[in-house]
Amino acid sequence: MGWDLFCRVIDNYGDIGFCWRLSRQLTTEYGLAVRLWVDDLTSLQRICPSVDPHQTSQQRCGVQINHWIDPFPDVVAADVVIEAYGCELPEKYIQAMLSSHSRSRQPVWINLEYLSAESWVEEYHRLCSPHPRLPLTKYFFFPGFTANTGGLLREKNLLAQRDNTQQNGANWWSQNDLPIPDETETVISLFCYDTAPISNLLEAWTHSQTPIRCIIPEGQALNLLRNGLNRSALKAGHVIRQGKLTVQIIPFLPQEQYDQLLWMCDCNFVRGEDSFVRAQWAARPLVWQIYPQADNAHYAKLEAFLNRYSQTLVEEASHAFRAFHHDWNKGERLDWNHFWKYHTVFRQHARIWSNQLAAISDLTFNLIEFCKRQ
Ligand code: TRH
Repeated sequence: MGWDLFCRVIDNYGDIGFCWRLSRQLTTEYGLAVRLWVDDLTSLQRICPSVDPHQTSQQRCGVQINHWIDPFPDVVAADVVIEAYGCELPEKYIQAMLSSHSRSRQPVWINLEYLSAESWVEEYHRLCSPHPRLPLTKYFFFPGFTANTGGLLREKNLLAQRDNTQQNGANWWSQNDLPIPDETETVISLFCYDTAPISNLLEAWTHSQTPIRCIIPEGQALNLLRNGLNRSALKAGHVIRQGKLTVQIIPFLPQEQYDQLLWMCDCNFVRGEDSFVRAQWAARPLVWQIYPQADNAHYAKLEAFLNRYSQTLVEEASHAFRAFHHDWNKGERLDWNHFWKYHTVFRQHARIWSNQLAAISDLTFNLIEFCKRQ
């Protein structure tokens, strides 16, 4: 099967982050021919630095990356067409799908949706929607946390690589030019939007009883830090010490290296969709900042995840987990010490949760099977 994946970058890195992972898995694990059409190569370059944003067509990790520009070029439609997050295919490409159709080879057209833990996802997953005018059908494919959804992206060797890296921890830090944390230190990665209530978190960490090392890849969090730490300029390479807290700013990492950072930390603050999923595969305690939507539509999504995730947590830990998430997402005063009191429980739970998710087949496998059946 030949695959075309279409991705429009709305903002941030989640859309392309997801599409890039999926494309790579389709080529490297299944040997499929994949063209990734993306309208913003600069964002892709941030997570895959070998991408040249000035080259309209290039091959990386076996994926044919094409700059999605207007007017769209003349191409033959692929067997499977993925429209990520309802990004709307170019009219010319739809015509190309039609001409394949007239040669009795109707492409499988998938609208790949955003991840949600809400229960309605199971009902809508795999539903079809015939095109209002043309003899083409689009199918909705929903990622999710249960066997009745499309599942989550999980590469074949991901968990084995994670376990191996976690067992040889010290090596990873030195290979990545980062100081090896000592045993008393709590290592935290921080990736968030610039609306997060970071200042009282910094305060709690500064006055913590044990040392805290907070690792921050360059990005929106630095805007918050400038205020929180009263600094005018901050950039990768800077290390700030304040009481028990050490803040270490690092460059924005290539995607695979960022995944590894999550495996190595004691707690990961993540956001959006893709880093959020990766933090779950890291099997370490996590704090999620959900991508904000108009009319606060994201709160229902947050609640649905909190319900699923904390279902098997003991009551007090569940309460602390939920309260901390509400405060972090609503910009309210945080009680880090109360949250972190349960760190051992959270750590055990994170591994159980990751094992539970791994018992469900992964998104790429599910997607291929679904396409084969159409
Ligand atoms: O960047 P995000 O906020 O993306 C968001 C969400 O996906 C949201 O659902 C979507 O609607 C919105 O964009 C438009 O967060 P997310 O999803 O975690 O994506 C970040 C990507 O960046 C992810 O693939 C991990 C990657 N990354 C790196 O490669 N290196 C890094 O150093 C960091 C911090 C992240």
